[in-house]
Amino acid sequence: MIVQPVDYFLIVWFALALACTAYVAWDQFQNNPEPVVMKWGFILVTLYMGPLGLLLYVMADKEPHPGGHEAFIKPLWKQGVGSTIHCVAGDATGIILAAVITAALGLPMWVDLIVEYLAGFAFGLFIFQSLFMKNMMGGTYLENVRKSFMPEFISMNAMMAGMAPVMSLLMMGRDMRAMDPTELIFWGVMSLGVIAGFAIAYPVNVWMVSRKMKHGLMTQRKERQSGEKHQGKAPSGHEGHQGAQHGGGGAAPASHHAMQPDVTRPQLIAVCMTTLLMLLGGMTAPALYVNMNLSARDVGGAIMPPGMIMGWDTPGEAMRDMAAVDPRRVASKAEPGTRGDTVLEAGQEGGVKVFNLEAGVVRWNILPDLKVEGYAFNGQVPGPRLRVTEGDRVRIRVTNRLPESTTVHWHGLIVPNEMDGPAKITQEPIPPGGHYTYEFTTGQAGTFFYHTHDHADRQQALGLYGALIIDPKDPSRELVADKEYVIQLQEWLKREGLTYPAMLMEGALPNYFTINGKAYPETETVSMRVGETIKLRFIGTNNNFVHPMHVHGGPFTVVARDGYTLAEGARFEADTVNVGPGQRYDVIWKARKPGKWLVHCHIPHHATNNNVEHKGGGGLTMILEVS
Ligand SMILES: [Cu+2]
Repeated sequence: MIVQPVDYFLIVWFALALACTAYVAWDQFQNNPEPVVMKWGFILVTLYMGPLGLLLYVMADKEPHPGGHEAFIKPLWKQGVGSTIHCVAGDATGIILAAVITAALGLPMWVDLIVEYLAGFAFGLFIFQSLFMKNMMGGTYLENVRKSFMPEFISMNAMMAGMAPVMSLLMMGRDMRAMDPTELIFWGVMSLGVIAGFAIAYPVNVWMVSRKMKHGLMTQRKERQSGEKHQGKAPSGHEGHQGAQHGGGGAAPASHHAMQPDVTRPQLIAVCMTTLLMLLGGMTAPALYVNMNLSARDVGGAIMPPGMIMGWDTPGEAMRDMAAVDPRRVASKAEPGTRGDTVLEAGQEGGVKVFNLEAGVVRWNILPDLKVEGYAFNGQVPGPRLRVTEGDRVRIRVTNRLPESTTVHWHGLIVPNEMDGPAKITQEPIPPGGHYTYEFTTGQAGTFFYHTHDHADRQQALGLYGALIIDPKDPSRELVADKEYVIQLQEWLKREGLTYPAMLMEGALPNYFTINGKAYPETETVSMRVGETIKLRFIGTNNNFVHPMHVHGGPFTVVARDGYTLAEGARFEADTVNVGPGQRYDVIWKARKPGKWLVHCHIPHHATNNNVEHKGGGGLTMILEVS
């Protein structure tokens, strides 16, 4: 439940709202002398508006001392509160019920709003106004519907004019868990919407009460047990149009108040027009900012990175692609010191080397104090290293434990087309919980890698890749060094406690960078002796940037590119190689002098952690320590 800081606030808010509602309900039925419909009005509104509902109740309606209700509720502003409470209780209940149903049905937001308006209006008019008020107003149900129609229409328009934009903009805002009724934030948005609706509907309700178009607050006392005649009609709030009513237990009222509205036709038309315009504005203006064609099913649960451009034409699929990894999906948590790229031992099945890969959601430390939620093979970032020999027959069983479909591509390898991995092109993507077995014979040797080829934009950026090193059948063909180190690059976006797939676009730019799943100073330090050589295998497992990888302490020799050893005359000396996404460079560096020699990306921002340098660097930085 707790994913964002707002969730703590919501828990406190709803705890308060329940406590306030319990108090109002108890007090209404124990102490407060008013019609049952108004008791329920205040109870429902306190449920929706929490402490604000309680505030309205004690300031405008709760009898301050025995016998004091009649005088207490007289002021027009209190009468307006009563009228608005009455409207909001009915309309908001209809709107909220409709919102839950439309979300469950997966209807687009703009349809939701229309259904919610109709449901709110119908609930308010046919049930809360006409049915519950009949006893007080007298007359038949149909007469009540007819009389209530205009006031209900005006009030509902104003209410929805406030509620609709709050719902649209917040539900389709950054945290689209708000689209989903199973999330607390959905109810938080509903509460805020009701508060906005109340605020907008209040002035027209004050006006309607003053013009005797609507009831405000009323006093209704139970018959005294003593038989003593109650003091006639209690003084009412506003002369003539509301007042005391006798006869508890739903008995026929002693007196009705057939209100005579004091309003001119032009006034009524002008107010109607105004609230109708407000309604249209409230319903349509959000469509300039958010995509009202989306439904809870399209984007429910997605939380977008801060700063991402989300316009009225941003598709739901784009939002799902860029959304944060839901921390509640994490299935395995790696110990902070765990390293990725561990060599996976092959099983043997009749001369075939067999590997099992399982894609899942992990919690992974890229620094001792910085966890990310990533997608990973076998619980590690990068995924395990597959090391085979040229000519080997390999079988890789892939299990998908992600909340979305996936595949695996063998980057740079010559394989049968149906083993190549592109989703929907050479194979059906592996569904959540599904399996796929890749099998091929390796015909090449060198530095390769594997990665997801289904929504790689998202999945590879979250960690679904690993090294695939193929040794030549004839070892003499290998250009050897005293040591070897594989360097796999990745960009990360972690903000406000959530991990998003880093992308080269607004709001999605990375702020952390890793070598083999760790940011410096957590990257490994390789110990060497003067005169020793090391083969660095750079792999562009990252999604977005060309990283100019630079080594201090003298040039290296570039000996292979993209898994192919360069002919002797084509090898060259350099101190920086531009490692683009998908590229591999094998370079051999010689330790010439003792000391700490850096390997780092030469885009300085990529050598920081969230723009901060720790121990002289960050991100794509590691040390070759020569003694
Ligand atoms: Cu870089």
